[in-house]
Amino acid sequence: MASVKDLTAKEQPTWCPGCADFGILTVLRMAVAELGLEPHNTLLVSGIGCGSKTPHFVRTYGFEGLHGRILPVATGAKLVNKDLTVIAIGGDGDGYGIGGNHFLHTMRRNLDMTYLVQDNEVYGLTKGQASPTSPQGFRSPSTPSGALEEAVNPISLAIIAGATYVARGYAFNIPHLKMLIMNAVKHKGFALIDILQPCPTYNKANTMAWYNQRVYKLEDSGHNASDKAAALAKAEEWGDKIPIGLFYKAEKPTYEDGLPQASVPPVKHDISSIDIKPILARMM
Ligand SMILES: Cc1ncc(C[n+]2csc(CCOP(=O)(O)OP(=O)(O)O)c2C)c(N)n1
Ligand code: SF4
Repeated sequence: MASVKDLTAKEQPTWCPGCADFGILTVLRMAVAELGLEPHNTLLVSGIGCGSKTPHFVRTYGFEGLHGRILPVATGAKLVNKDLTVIAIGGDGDGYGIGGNHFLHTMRRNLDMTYLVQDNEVYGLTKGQASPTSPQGFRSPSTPSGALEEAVNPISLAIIAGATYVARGYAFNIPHLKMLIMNAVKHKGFALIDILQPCPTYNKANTMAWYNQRVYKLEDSGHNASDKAAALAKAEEWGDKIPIGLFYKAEKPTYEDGLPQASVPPVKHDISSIDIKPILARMM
């Protein structure tokens, strides 16, 4: 079993001092270690952004793809090897903006994977433009007079689109976030954790102090995560009080289990009798 130390890569992050990505990275390593996941059977998939650098710093398999294309890559990996633990990770711009279409369709398929969104409500890597979760009125280089549109609500979107584990974490509540990640990985189906993540450099509104005054745990409020209507009602709560925890959970068949090749995933097919030389020759 890999320890947190075993999972710590030599390469060090270059995130800004105080960036909550450090906390999420630490929690992710702790969750992978405590779950006893084998590094060679675990894949982290990311896109482009500050948070998307995370797979560089965890010694499992990792794939940093194109901006917004985290979920198609994660889907492909899961379909060829359904025994792989697939954890997708990236920013709110990556997942809910340019990757928004993939977000919807991956959730309705209910693939068995975990998607962690480092939601800092801003485009960090490209220097602070408004993102899909920036609040209406958010002033940024791309919205100097304030964002005109309403913010995306990833929690209600995920519940409606068919995700079967929908949660919100907070980067500075490490034990709680670790518990959410561990339960998400153990859940059989598509799990989204939207992680509230201050960006001290470009988001001066949603700071650690701002969140600390507002976040409370859903599990302390008697919320029933199997009640979809109650989950949708809780998803609307945002302001003086912000719920974190598990909003919704359901059991449904996964996409990969319905495929004809479900019993033997493609990566485990015996191809030793196939002569691949003519195929390669055609490609040369
Ligand atoms: C197709 C494409 N469009 C735009 C970009 C430029 N770009 C890189 S990261 C990024 C936004 C990152 O924001 P987010 O996903 O929220 O992550 P963060 O940096 O805040 O962690 C953008 C617009 C790109 N790399 N590729
Ligand atoms: S710009 Fe924001 S999200 Fe990016 S490293 Fe700096 S603090 Fe973190």
